[in-house]
Amino acid sequence: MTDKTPKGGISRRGLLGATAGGAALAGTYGGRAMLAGGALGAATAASTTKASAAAESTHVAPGQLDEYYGFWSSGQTGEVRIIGVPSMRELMRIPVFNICSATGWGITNESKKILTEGLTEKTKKYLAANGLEFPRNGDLHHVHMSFTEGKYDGRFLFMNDKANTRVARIRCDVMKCDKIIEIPNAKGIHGLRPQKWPRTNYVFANGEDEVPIVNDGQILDKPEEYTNFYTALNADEMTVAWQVMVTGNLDNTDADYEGKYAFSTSYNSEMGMTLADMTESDMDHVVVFNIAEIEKGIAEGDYIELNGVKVIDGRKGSNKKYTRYIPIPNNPHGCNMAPDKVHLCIGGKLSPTVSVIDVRKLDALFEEDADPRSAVVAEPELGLGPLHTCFDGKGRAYTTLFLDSQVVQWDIAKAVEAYGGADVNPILSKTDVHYQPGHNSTAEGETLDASDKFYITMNKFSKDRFLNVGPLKPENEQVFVIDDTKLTLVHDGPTFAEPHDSIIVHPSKVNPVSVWDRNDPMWAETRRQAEADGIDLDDWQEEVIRDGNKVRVYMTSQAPNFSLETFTVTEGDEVTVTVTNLDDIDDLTHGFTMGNHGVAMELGPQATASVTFTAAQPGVYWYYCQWFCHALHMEMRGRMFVEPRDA
Ligand code: CUK
Ligand code: CUA
Ligand code: CA
Repeated sequence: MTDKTPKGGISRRGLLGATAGGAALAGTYGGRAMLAGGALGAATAASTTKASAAAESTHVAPGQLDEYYGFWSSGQTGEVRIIGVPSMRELMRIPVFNICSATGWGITNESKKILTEGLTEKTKKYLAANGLEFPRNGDLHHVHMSFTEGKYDGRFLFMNDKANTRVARIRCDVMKCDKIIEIPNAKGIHGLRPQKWPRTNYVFANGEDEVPIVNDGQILDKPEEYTNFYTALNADEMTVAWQVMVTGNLDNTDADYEGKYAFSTSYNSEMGMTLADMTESDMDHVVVFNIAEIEKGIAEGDYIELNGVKVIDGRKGSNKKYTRYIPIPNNPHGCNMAPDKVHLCIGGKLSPTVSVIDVRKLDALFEEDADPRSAVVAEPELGLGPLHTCFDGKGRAYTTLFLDSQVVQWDIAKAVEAYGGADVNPILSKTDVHYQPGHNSTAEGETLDASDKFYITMNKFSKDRFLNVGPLKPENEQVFVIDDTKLTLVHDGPTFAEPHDSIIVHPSKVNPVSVWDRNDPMWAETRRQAEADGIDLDDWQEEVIRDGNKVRVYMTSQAPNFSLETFTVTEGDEVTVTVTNLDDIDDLTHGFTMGNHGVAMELGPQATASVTFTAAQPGVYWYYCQWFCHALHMEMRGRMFVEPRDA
């Protein structure tokens, strides 16, 4: 195949939805016949015996630990979930962009600091005008762990918020969010990936929505003056390192195994504002970012400063040192770097193809007059609606077919051979999933330790797979055991809205503590206030500090007691309650809930947390421990007396 236009005579007709737009997505498409006939449905019906043997091999008996951690996004729920793999037992939820009633995330002073300190001034002003401190929702699609030399290093998890243009970080030592930053200039942070090599110095984040370069209301309905922003964050500091302006919107992103390039898919190279406009062209593109050149450009001053961020111009027609645009059919979506360090796989979505880019050919792509498709080395036709691809470290790729409700397993090397003209079929198997898969995962499949143990597909619809729970149905995540080209379904896992992406991490790479360090930086500010109040957080029991109409109440918890059984404030006082949990054994979490004040917080072993509220109404109020901690947990309570102000 010498023709470097899309392979296989993919016509407008073959490009699903190219003319009909969204309508084609909803209906069935007559083009199924174009799928590689022999492989279709090959692995759909594993025998019952086979299935039960596979299920046996992945069964995690009560009391047994899972083989892997799974870190799950939750979309519009805004949290991260920890799932045991392969049992799919939900182990924990980590609130990030949401508000959590159990842990007090969004209620405690410590969490509010994290939720507010990284917001832009513009957003803070907007929120204040609306009586809010931080955005109430989030849309968390992508969660990825920090890397060292192409492998997970167990330090951090990073995640996006598409709804409010934020990026957050979770500390893996305590599995709590410690930083959230709103990204200036960009809108709708969607795709997110950490740099893989030499380590995660940068976190790359895609702005999905186009906006005027200066978005201050002077330019409105003039899409020709819109741009898009690609952001590199400094992962250690959680600050914006730089941004690149690009042509076309940005969907998913990934990085190579050399630290040289990062990539983003764009489904809207047209810069269209309507569905018809966004699906007009047969070809969109992948943007390739040349990291060293961008860093050089920044160092040499070739940038504009926008809202405190150094922004490089990488738009089409600008200086071609920084970016290149590889034409890809059609409204592409997934962007996945194979652990062979060579092949980048781009899901065609409206095209039945996955475009494979050889990253060794990217240096040449950056030369003058290079053919923009010269790095494309395969474009196998796999089925309808290819979205995301994962890898098993054995040269095989697994691509979700949204419209076909299947996963297609294929051989990357064979796809390259076929593109070169060889008569080989790269498709190894196709397996039904239930239904409409988005992302998929293999264990550590986005790292150099990719494994072929499990295959997990994250399906957008469960339809009839579970008891009916009303109009809102759960999604369905399925676990398959991979045995060469046979994928055997061993588990259906319903989930609440709406995990997009997941990663699977071996426990040897992540080691959370069981007890907090009394000096953890999470409550450094609270500690400073305590010190100013003459209280040593390492050695105290209880104290009530009156400071005008501010009252600071310090107490400790030790099962089954709070050190203060009562305290008294005056109507209208601003009350801050700080609690340190003195218990220092595993799994002895207390809580502090102040009745009728909308106040609750979690107190892990040795943790300190604080919460501030107004005691508005005179009366007797009970506070209690909401975490069942002891046989006398119900008795772990106390009273707040609120005296009338005039009394
Ligand atoms: S996107 Cu959700 S299925 Cu936000 Cu990673 Cu593809
Ligand atoms: Cu302490 Cu319940
Ligand atoms: Ca398009």
